[in-house]
Amino acid sequence: MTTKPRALITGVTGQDGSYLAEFLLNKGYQVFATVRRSSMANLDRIEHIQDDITLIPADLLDQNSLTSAVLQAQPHEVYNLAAQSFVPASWTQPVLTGEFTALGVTRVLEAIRAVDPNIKFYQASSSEMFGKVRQSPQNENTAFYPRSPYGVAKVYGHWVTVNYRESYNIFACSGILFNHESPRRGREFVTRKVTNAVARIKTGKQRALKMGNLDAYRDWGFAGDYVEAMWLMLQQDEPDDYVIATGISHSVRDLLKVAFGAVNLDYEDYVVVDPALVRPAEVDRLLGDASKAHSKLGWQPRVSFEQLIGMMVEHDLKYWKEHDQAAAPPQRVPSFVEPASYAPSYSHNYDTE
Ligand code: NDP
Ligand code: GDR
Repeated sequence: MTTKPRALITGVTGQDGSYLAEFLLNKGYQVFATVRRSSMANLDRIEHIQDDITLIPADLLDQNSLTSAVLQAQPHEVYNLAAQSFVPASWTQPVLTGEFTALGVTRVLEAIRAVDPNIKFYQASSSEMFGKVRQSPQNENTAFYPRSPYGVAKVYGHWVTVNYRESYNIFACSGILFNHESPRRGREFVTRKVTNAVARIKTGKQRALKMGNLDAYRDWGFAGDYVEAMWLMLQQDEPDDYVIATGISHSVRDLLKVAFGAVNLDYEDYVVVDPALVRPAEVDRLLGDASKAHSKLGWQPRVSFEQLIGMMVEHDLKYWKEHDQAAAPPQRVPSFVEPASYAPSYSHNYDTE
């Protein structure tokens, strides 16, 4: 009798975690996933597969909970996707971001080392590590120059992954993923903020859209394509690090044109630049070179930028046609303004409209 492969995912309630859990279930895996305690359940993205996966309470801040989760799941593979992942929040909560996004990686690796060093490990690294880019396009050999406390934390997570591979012979891979989006993307990230606003404007629920820097460039792909690359990395003979990207970069302005254009509107009639949304240090232009992933993993992105934004606009339009304001999820989340005596020079406005 063959036993099913077992995987443990941290961050399953997030965008990527939900796609990865679906992907692994389709591959015949038994899927375990950690969730952190909150006063209200936060399982919307995995509602449709909740009965097929085993949820284990654990927090990246708590070593014992992570070790217990690995002990309970006895996984063959661990995917560490949990993190404080919103770049602006890393300026208002830099220490917490370091605890989650940097030290959290070490805690997961320590749990693996304590329970079974033969477990394979995937770390969700980021193109934000390239920051003020040293060369273009960026590949696995490009030097890092992070531009936010988030980027700095991810550099730590990357190197501790490499270090545990070299120190303890753990099959540990770092996937350096460029921006990837979907209809499940959080509404504070720029693509979803824009597609959600386009749908609300088109259905008469919003008049204008406040934006930050329109001249930043990102290499945007589809999250559903990118989770396959995570899995492929752990199926190789040797652990390694891979850049995952489309190789095409667009500006935020391009994004606005495509998203508003999808409903026959001109973004210039609605968009207002709000200096409060401009970051204290920007990553101006990212462009990934995923040729190593193409040749070694056989991975290719399938969804184009235009298809991706079209899919997101369509999803949000359907939602806002079916929901009135009263039934809508909260559109205004609190601005986390620090107490005056601790106020940093930068306090990000979290408003989505
Ligand atoms: P999301 O922000 O959508 O999800 C983050 C997940 O981490 C959520 O499940 C969240 O749980 C969980 N989490 C946060 N803090 C903790 C904690 N202290 N303990 C346990 N779980 C915690 O991120 P994405 O899905 O977009 O990204 C997944 C990973 O990939 C992240 O590490 C991100 O930094 C990285 N990444 C993402 C890219 C992208 O373009 N999406 C590109 C490159 C890297 P909860 O729901 O409870 O908040
Ligand atoms: P990013 O994604 O910081 O690249 O990190 P985000 O979508 O937040 O920003 C992309 C670019 O758009 C510009 N921008 C705005 N961004 C937001 N959120 N809101 C705005 O109003 C706005 N106006 C302009 C930003 O300045 C930036 O240049 C994402 C996250 O998923 C990280 O966790 C991940 O590691 C990286 O992608 C790769």
